[in-house]
Amino acid sequence: MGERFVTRGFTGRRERATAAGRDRIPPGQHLVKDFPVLSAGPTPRPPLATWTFTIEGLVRESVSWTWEQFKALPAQDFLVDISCVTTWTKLDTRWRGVSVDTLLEHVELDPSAGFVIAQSYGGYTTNLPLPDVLNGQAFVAYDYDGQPLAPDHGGPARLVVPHLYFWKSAKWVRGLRLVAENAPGFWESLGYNDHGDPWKEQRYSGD
Ligand SMILES: Nc1nc2c(c(=O)[nH]1)N[C@H]1C(S)=C(S)[C@@H](COP(=O)(O)O)O[C@H]1N2
Ligand SMILES: [Mo]
Repeated sequence: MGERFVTRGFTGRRERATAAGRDRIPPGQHLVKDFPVLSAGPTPRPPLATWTFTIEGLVRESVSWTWEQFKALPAQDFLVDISCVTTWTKLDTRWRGVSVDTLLEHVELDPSAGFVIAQSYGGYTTNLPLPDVLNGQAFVAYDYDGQPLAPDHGGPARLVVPHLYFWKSAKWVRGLRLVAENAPGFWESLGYNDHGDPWKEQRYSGD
């Protein structure tokens, strides 16, 4: 995998995309320049001294990193477009963090692992098919636009899965649990779509 993950519609179509960005906006979405904050509850503030990130569940041995250890993992820059189900899309968001591929190199997956549950400080969860977080498609970010990720946007660290609606990008993430059976997370159990592909407008259950 290259040093830089380039989002869909970026490569080779820079000029047209910059002119309007239209071919990069999923159906039913509109562009925003600001960065809205959407949180289902209060902002958790886990102290870095006790922060951990854990991969557990259907792995031979679970693995857990402290903040210092996590920051020492190989990091990458990511330039991606993000789309929230409430219809805003933001282009060219710039993040730094660790790809889920890199994280999963530290565990031996059980062959029955088919889904991941992202688990957050504060209790938020979201479910993803394992293939949706592989091959550079998902990362755990701790910097946004060259600065440490702000608490309201999920700092110290959040999951980012740019090819799915932004509720799949768990803020204040504290780990991934590998499971065999799919099970809805927080918003999925409240009527949001199980998968959440913005290009297919998978907004609500039944879409
Ligand atoms: N832990 C947690 N993660 C979360 C949420 C949340 O309420 N709690 N909201 C989700 C939703 S619905 C969206 S649109 C994005 C919003 O991220 P932002 O506030 O950085 O824009 O975070 C997602 N991740
Ligand atoms: Mo959202």
